[in-house]
Amino acid sequence: SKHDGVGTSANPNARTIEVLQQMADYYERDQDHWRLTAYRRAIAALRKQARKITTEEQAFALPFIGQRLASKIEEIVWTNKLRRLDNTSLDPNAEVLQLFMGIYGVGLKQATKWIDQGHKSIPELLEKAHLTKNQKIGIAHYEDFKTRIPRAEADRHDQYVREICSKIDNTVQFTIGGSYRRGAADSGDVDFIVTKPDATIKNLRTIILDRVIPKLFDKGYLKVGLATTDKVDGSKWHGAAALPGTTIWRRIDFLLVPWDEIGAALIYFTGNDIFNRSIRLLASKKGMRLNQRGLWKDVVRGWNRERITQGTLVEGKDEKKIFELLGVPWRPPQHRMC
Ligand code: DCP
Ligand code: MG
Ligand code: MN
Repeated sequence: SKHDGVGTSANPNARTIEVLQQMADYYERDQDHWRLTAYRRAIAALRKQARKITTEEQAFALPFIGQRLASKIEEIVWTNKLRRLDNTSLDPNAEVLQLFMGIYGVGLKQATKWIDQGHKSIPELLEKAHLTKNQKIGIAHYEDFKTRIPRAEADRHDQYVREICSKIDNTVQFTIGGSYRRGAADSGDVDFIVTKPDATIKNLRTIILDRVIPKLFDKGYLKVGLATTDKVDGSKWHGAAALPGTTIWRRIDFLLVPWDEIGAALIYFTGNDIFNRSIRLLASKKGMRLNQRGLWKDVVRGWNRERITQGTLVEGKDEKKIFELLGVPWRPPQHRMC
């Protein structure tokens, strides 16, 4: 799995760190910098411990760990113990939480809210909870979205989408990233990384969002759009599709990447997420910054390490060159699982 986290398993607090990391990931997605920083510091403090921290008191005695986080740590240790004794019966909510978080697009926050409202099953949600359109789709296709996509099917999506797009613009380039590019036998979704020689993000939006995607809907391949993120630094389109002659809905992502940023984007969208975290950390240790747009230098940081300037771009286009500039040997995608 993605969170097999080599480097933490020898640590007596490995399991606690893993759970805290999942929560940190959640806060990162939620752009809650305050909590994210608190969790990161707590993780760093725990990593340095030679003994297992099991009580609130022990945790509170460590640097950077406040009262609330300390009590969270004790809770993690205990729930884990309870779960090992008896998988579910002692903590019935844990199972429902898993169930709800298994709905596409539903995170810890939403799942917890439903549990607090007293819901315990999917039929109950359908009947009593106020659901968004996407949540209803996530439920209707719960099993579809859980089923892994075999590599050979991902190839067929690739061929299909290329074929349709080539009639609109035959210079657009597609690469499937994510677990597929890392060589996995099956994937959770199809991550299309889309670029075109010399194209800007605006060019790509015009071609893909305004023309290719509508065409893919017309053809009946795309079934639904689940989210579009339009940020200055890129565009993502998330949705679902089924190949002609098939019935299982697959999760599809289109990641639009300006030509000048394709190298950095390939690194980011190839992952895995743990690899991304470690290579970014490495960049920052070398006084640089790596994000999905490029490798940057002369990033000015304030007293709390927050960024004041984004710095100058060193490289964005060439994936291999980014590795070189970071002083790390090239790692083929198949070896980017940390
Ligand atoms: N990514 C990341 N951090 C996240 C989410 C994603 O760095 N929180 C990057 C690394 C991932 C890539 O984006 O490899 C694609 O994201 P997916 O969620 O599609 O993950 P994978 O393709 O790796 O796995 P799966 O087979 O489950 O789709
Ligand atoms: Mg993927
Ligand atoms: Mn994806």
